[in-house]
Amino acid sequence: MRLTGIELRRVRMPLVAPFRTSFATMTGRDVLLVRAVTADAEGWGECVAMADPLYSSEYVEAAAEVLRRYLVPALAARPPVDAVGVGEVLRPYKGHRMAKAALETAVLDAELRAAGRAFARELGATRDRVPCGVSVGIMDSIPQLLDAVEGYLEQGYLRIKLKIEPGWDVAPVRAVRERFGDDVLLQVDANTAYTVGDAPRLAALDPFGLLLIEQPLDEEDLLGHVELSHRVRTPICLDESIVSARAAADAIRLGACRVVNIKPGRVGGYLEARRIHDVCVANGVPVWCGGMLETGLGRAANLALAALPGCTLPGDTSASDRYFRTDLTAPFVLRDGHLPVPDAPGIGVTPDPAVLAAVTTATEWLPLSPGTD
Ligand code: OSB
Ligand code: MG
Repeated sequence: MRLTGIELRRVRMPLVAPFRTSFATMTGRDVLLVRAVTADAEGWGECVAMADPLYSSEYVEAAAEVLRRYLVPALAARPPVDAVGVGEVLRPYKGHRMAKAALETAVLDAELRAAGRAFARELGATRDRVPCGVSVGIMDSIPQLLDAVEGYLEQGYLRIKLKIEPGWDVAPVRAVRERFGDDVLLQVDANTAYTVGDAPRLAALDPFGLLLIEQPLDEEDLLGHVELSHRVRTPICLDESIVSARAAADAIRLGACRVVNIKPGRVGGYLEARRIHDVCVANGVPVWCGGMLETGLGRAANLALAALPGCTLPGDTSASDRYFRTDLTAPFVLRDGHLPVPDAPGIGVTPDPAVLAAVTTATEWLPLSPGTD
């Protein structure tokens, strides 16, 4: 594999509705796309960093900067023989996992396309479609929330996740249970909004039979999650805290979580994501694929991960129309609550050129081999 260059492309994608979490309200996505060009093919990676460092320390401008200043030049200095070598070359640079993930994914996609091999199969996927859940933001009122949940259930989503924060937790959960019954698979996500002192409040969720509580406490507070697990019956799932396979192994060993949300961007790429999956399977810990409001490009690759055998819970891999009026790729459409796992070479999808052109706000070409443009 000979890399010709890397393109950094920024696209602006309005969301169909504002999405409110405990850390921000998002009305659109300012996405950084990485395109890896080789002599034989090109590949795409979507960087999941948000506009501001509120979900984690990464943000989109910093991701673009670390790519152009350090990560892409590192590939120029030590050209990797394949995508597995990318992580090796980038290892000296600390953190910036979302930026690294996008670069590794773009190179992996180019490599697999050139070889005519599908990403899902390479990764070890064992299913051709995956059950889907949907993440429902914090709303201004309970009736508004119930309308949103009703709409998603009518569309066929197989699991509902409610975003929560102090003051928006027990009441919305109770309202959804009362209206839609005990059979709905239901879980909540706090995005670190609570402290151990809130244990009684979180224990008040126990009667509602939730699948899990996702990331109630600070990302660094593993011991707090252990303590909380003794005071709350609902299983704790970690998202923000799980930044690597080592972090996953430590969290499981400590008893900080009983379920793991895997997001490839958060952990530095799909190869590390696969290792986390394997650590969890080895420990009997259920896994599911999270989301970061990706476009079709990121979604396609996430569906491959969601199709691994250890992903036994529905993920946040929702259909295109849950996020965007017009997706970058052919839309992913929910059928019987499932999305298909792409099986064409590489990640299996490409951006629509006209849509891509219409939403692009900036492009930057970083040549890797001398004399190319
Ligand atoms: O914590 O899972 C999260 C979206 C942006 C940032 C963090 C999170 C989320 C979601 C939505 O919950 C997941 C999705 O539908 O892509
Ligand atoms: Mg989460």
